[in-house]
Amino acid sequence: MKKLGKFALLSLMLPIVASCQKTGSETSSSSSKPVQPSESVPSTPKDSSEEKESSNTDADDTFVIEAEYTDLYEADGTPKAGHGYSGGADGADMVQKDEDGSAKASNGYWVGYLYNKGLSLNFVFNSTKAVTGVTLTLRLSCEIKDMELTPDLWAVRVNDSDSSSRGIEYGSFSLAGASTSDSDNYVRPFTDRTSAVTIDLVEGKNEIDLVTINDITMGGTMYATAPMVDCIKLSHLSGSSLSYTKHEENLAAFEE
Ligand SMILES: [Ca+2]
Repeated sequence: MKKLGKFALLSLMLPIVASCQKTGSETSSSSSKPVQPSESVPSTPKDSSEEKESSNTDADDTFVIEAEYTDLYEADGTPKAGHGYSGGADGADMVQKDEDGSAKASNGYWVGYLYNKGLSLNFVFNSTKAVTGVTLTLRLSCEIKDMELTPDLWAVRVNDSDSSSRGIEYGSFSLAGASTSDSDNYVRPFTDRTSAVTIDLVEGKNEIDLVTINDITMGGTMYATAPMVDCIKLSHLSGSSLSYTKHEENLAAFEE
């Protein structure tokens, strides 16, 4: 059983961590190819297999990759080492559930605990052809602290294996309204943030890495500033078909 009541627990341990201050507007960054803002929550049929290939795109030509279905283990097999306010959560334990739907998380789950420099989420997928001008939207939230993410703090790397890269120049993603330590299980609803620049995909395997590249502490053992990640959305696909392997075993701990 996953641990619940995280913020209730925090409220006992930590009377005041941070005040909730507005740091920016809720407006998404502009894009050269703007997409319609979407607050919809796509549903994904439950499947008994641990890994499932997904290649569906919706009527808007948008392909969604869920953070909770990415590989939460490093290349050498060790689980990604997530950090929370007090202690850590490794591998699949980094997945958090939208218990009552109020977080508006796509597929009902997201990945948190990204508060350590060098920690990354890796979205691996295939494209049936090379395509340019793809719109990239990230569905994000935050906790404890409001933030304005920039490529100096949090890198979005597209087919970029350079471990020192700041990734694409996505602009800034402003996330305000963070839950605090005494918010009692409140989760700031996830919102879409669209990159200011479009991206290009290659035929075959592609990888988009979201990487925490700062060490600006958010308090406690949150050793870096990072968002919580629900999913990424790729649109304006120019007829290419995308697919990815879902690591559904990540959700095993939530199943009765
Ligand atoms: Ca999700």
